[in-house]
Amino acid sequence: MAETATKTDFDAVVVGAGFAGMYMLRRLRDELGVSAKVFEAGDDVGGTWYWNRYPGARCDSESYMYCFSFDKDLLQEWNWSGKYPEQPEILRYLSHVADRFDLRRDIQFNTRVTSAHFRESDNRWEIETDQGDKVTAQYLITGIGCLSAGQVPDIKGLDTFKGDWYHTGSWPHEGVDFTGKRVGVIGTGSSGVQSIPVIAQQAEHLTVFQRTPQFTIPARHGNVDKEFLDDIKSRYGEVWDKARKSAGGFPIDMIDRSALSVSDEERLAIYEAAWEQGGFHFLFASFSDIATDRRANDTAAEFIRGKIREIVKDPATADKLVPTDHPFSSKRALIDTNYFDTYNRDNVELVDIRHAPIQEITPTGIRTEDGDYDLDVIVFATGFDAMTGTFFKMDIRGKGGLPLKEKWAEGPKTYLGLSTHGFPNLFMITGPGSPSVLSNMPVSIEQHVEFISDFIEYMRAHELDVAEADADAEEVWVNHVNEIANMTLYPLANSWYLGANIPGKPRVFMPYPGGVGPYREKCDEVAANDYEGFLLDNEAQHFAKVPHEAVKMQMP
Ligand code: NA7
Repeated sequence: MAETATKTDFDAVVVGAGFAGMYMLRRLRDELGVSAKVFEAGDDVGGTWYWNRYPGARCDSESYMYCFSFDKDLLQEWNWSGKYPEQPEILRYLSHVADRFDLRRDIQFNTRVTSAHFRESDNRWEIETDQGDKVTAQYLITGIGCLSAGQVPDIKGLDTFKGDWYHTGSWPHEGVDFTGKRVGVIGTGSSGVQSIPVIAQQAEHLTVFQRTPQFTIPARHGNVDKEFLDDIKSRYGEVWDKARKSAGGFPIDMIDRSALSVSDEERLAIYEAAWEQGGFHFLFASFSDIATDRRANDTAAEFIRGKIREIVKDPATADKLVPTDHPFSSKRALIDTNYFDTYNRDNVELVDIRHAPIQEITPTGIRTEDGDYDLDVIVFATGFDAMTGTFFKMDIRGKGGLPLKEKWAEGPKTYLGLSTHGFPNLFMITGPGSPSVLSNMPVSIEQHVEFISDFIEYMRAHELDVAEADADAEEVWVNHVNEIANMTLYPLANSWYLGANIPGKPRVFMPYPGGVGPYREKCDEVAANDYEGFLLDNEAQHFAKVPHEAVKMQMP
């Protein structure tokens, strides 16, 4: 039996056993030598990749960069087969990592943390789970993912539907057989765009219910070329270094060239080449001002619109698929495999629910303002209550019993996306206000895990018990995040980055859009300046801890 199975007081409790929680455990337990316990809702490791098992699920980062870099041998020994890693392969990889570092013995599976309250009398977190665990920890560290609270929209009549329905973010482990079925997919974000072409191949008939047409770029998915991987492996150090200093956590050479600085012919040739190359290169390596200048963006948007019209044979369907209400990449940039082509299939129909909204779900299908669609299966590819939703599923309370939900009622407020004032010793891996979802996640996760473990090491070395974000530093950081977001085109779209997909959620831009390189520099600077912006033990807690008699004795 693992030592942590019966223990109830830990140095650190980590929530979640995806990329973040796994590496955090490795650092805490094996490098810092502190006692750590991980609680995980699933029955194995994997996080996002444990839950999102829908057909076609794969990562948009190329596989050689969608992994841990902290162990050189691990990097060399693992061989990816897909250019973009598919969900089963990522899960195999994470399982391998768990075996290799013997992580599972300190992870309690099938367990959700339900509450975490900060106990001011001795500066410890009291943590409870849905399995009846009651434990305490000095540090509470969340590795809960940014997209882990799935949202099934509140559509009248879902409970009357006689067929089966699924959300892409909690897909049955045994898979779903669509053979001979009339399937409806609601949603055309990443999950919809990935699953629609695969479901179309199996289902008898597929109806896609689209609220917002999307820009998407061909991924050019395929097998990993062995020579390519060997070359990368021979210079992995340099490749990771470049990714860590980049904007998005990829080792892509950024181009310093405006889309408006070249002739129409030259621009077209650059877009054509980028379209052929596929993936995020289209966004990062064509022109530097696509995400920030509306006129530059229009040139990319117009190019993609032209491609949609070229690919989709039926002009009426193409019209519905062409996005016009938001700039390219202001919603999460998508990459796809045969997405637009899928609408040329005889068994696929596109329904525009922006103009004829869904009225209700009936026992036999979906009713829109335009009529009834008979279905055997409904797939909700409707996304997540992003970045804050999973925090709010837990009853997290800081000093004075303040619920996190209350503190963040008008949007999340953090210092560096790592910490929030009033919640001492709570560290968030890729929390709101950090690059997180605007980056290649493993790069950002590793940086946060290393920052947090270095910080804990520093605290131990300096005999400090408590670290808490300073309220002023937090305000400056929140304003900085907003300022940068307002320099981009992101605020022009209704996206989950802004909480716009959840009715009633405050419209606040949540991730840090300044790039992983500059963000890392800022964090390094904070650490080098003795964790500037954090209140450390005696500043934050001194008077609470010093007995009244002692205070009296010091008075003149
Ligand atoms: P997304 O990107 O949030 O996409 C959800 C889709 O579902 C999107 O097309 C939404 O339309 C649509 N949606 C959401 N709610 C509704 C309702 N009530 N009615 C109709 N349509 C709706 O989630 P994904 O799972 O695809 O991707 C999440 C992230 O995972 C992705 O960005 C990657 O980072 C990985 P909308 O655009 O809001 O009009």
